[in-house]
Amino acid sequence: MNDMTPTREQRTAALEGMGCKRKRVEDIRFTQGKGNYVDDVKLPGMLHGDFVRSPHPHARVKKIDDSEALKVPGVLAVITAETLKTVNLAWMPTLAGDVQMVLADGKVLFQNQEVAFVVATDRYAADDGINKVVVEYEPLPPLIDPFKSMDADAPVLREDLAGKTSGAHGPRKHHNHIFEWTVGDKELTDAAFKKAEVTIKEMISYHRTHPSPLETCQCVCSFDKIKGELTIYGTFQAPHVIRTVVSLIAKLPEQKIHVIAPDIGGGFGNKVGAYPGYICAAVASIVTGKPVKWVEDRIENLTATSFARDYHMTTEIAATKDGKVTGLRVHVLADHGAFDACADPSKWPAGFFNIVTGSYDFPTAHLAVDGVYTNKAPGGVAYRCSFRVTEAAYCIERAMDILAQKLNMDPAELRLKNFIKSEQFPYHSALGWEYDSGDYHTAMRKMMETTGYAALRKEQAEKRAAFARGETREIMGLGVSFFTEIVGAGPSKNCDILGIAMFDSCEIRMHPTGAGIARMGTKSQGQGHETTWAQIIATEIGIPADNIQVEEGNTDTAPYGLGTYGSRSTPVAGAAIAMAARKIKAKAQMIAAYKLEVHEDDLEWDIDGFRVKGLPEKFMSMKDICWAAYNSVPPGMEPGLEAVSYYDPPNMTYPFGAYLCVMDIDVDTGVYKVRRFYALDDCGTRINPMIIEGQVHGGLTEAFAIAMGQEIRYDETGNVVTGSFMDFFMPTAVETPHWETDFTVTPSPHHPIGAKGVGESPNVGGVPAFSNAVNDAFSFLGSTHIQMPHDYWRNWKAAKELGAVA
Ligand code: MCN
Ligand code: CUM
Repeated sequence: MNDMTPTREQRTAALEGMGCKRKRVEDIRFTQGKGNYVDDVKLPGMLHGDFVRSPHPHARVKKIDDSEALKVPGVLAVITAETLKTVNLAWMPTLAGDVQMVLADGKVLFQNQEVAFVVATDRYAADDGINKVVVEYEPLPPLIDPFKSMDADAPVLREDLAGKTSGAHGPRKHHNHIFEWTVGDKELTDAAFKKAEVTIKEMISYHRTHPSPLETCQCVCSFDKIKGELTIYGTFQAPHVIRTVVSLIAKLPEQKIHVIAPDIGGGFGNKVGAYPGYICAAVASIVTGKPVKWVEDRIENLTATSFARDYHMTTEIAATKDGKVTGLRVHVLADHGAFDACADPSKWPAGFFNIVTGSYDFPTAHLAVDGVYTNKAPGGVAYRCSFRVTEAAYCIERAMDILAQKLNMDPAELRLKNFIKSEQFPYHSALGWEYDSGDYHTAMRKMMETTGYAALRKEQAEKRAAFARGETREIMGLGVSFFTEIVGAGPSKNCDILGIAMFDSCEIRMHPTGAGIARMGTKSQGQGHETTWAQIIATEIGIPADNIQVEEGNTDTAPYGLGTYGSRSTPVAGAAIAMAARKIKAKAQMIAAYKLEVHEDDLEWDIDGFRVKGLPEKFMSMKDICWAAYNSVPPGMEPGLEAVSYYDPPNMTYPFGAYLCVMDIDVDTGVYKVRRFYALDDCGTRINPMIIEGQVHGGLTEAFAIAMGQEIRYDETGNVVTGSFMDFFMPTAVETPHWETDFTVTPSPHHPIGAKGVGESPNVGGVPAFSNAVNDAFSFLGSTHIQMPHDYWRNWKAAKELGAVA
């Protein structure tokens, strides 16, 4: 060997494989303004559509007069429910088994509901046209408070469901009831509460909020009459699902539908569902024969397109005097708005909310969720939470703090006492999940040591004493949160979307020169898939990540996949990538054996190629094997080097983390300062530590926003009062605190590379950490639970109600 031969370390580093802080390859175009978003799609003759929307939350639509609108220069068509009925598209199915109006059909059920679609030669003309459409409404009483939705005299919202005593998820108890979902052993749980030495009960609300990606939802639909083909460019987190749904509802052959999701400017769950804009743009294109673009504005996005949360969780814990939990009982009132358009796997009306036992060894638990209709926008999308996991984590983490307070125990100690122990994994939870792996005690203790938790508690005690003596007006809170997530939907045994199993896929095609292209059924919205997927392949097959092109988002070229949400890409597609790479490697090994004239079993893998065991100089690099695959494969073997894998995961993955928020609040103004925020995440094997850190920063920032102010609020007459960024809290770098990140590594035992998802963890764990910090700050003044969001005004109000402010 001469001096030029690279060392093993150099060869490994050259791959930029798993574990490497590889720089994001997509940022080269994003940071230079060269991304290609839906709004960059400009087709010849393209028209623009825009919606007439309802000012009323609940009203009968008596008449729609479009005659003046059609006189506006540039306006070509006004589409209403009547138009849509001619193609059977006035209503569309939702992912949750309900139906939803595409355009108001006789009635409107929420403010800003889509009433008519104006198509024009440009966006301005469409907007002028909207203002000329005259709609005659007869207002009806609005139903805004979900707690009143099932009153005997509550207004009937869904006349289309009149007389239907059951829905997609079983019996309905009332005309505004959607479903009741129960899990767990009620008798055992009730018995645990009867025997309990200590119990707590609290109604914990997780308010309505919104994912509000910077790029709103949008599409361009282009129907080719000659070929009978429909091409849809759109902001889709799940392009293949959109293709299948469009095929089913528009009755177009699936091979004639081409769905393309170009670069996406943030999704956060908002871009999973199918919205009226997509249907109207498609119908408009079919009607006019021209491409039609629909781009939502901010107010439309915030007020009409898929809210998140709105869960009201009455939570009870039973425990012994010394703080061992013995039972959990939760009732959720879920406000779904006017239509049940939740984006969850089909069999899960409340998503995976039954992860609500959290990180604790509850011997028994019972959960009941009632979904109800109100005059609010439909949705119930996740928003950086895998299917109601943020709600569940908030519920249990807040409740554990309330129990600690009642027992006069430290919240961290109470958690340590009740954690599932590492030797209990795989762990079967009382509400039916099998947690794959975890080491909670190690993570929690690392958090406590790194942050100096004990010293912080001491400081808090001193500050409280000083407050009592009147020496300071500042109170200090420590927000502990320990979450367990459930991501990677999902195993075909219990996860499907409209009957399609939730597998995911990868196809890898190696080229002769030792480069290749990989295509997946997932779709990045900013998560850096082009960077990280290539890293998995680099480590698996020894080809530098830079030589692997990653492509997502084109349903004509990508293998069928269920898309990117629920932090499922790493758990599901990440596994498919490793499995496809291993198929490539298996064929490569046969080729290498043939070329090196040995038996396959005499070869061993060595970073970037195969070596003959015991003969270190007999080596064939993967790059050379790629070349050989195209000119000298063993007799009888097909040439070429490519593979595809469809991966049906055997289980979900269960990432976890220990977070701590240190906060100071001025009682006279309610102004808070996040002094410190520490986040320890365990997502198993880490593919790209830098991208993980970026994901954690982003998720924590959203958690901060939600806990501390972000809210979709309706007044009692059904007006959305937070429908723009003037009122909807969107933190910038100015407000955002500094984040300290840390990690432990507990691989998933069933995932080919041991990786768990991470994209949503910081939001799941972050919200309770902030809220617990505020609640912990106020607890010594006698409060048990203060509802989110904790903005300055509400903090001040809490201080006043607790007598801390005159
Ligand atoms: N990763 C890693 N090692 C792991 C786990 C993940 O390096 N053990 C990397 C992955 O390779 C990927 C990223 O972290 O590049 C996120 O992976 P994963 O946790 O699998 O999540 P998904 O790719 O499925 O992304 C979905 C998740 C969700 S559901 C929301 S909501 C959210 C989030 O990602 N939306 C985002 N993060 C976002 N980040 C941006 N910039 N924009 C969004 O819209
Ligand atoms: Cu949980 S919001 Mo994401 O599923 O796209």
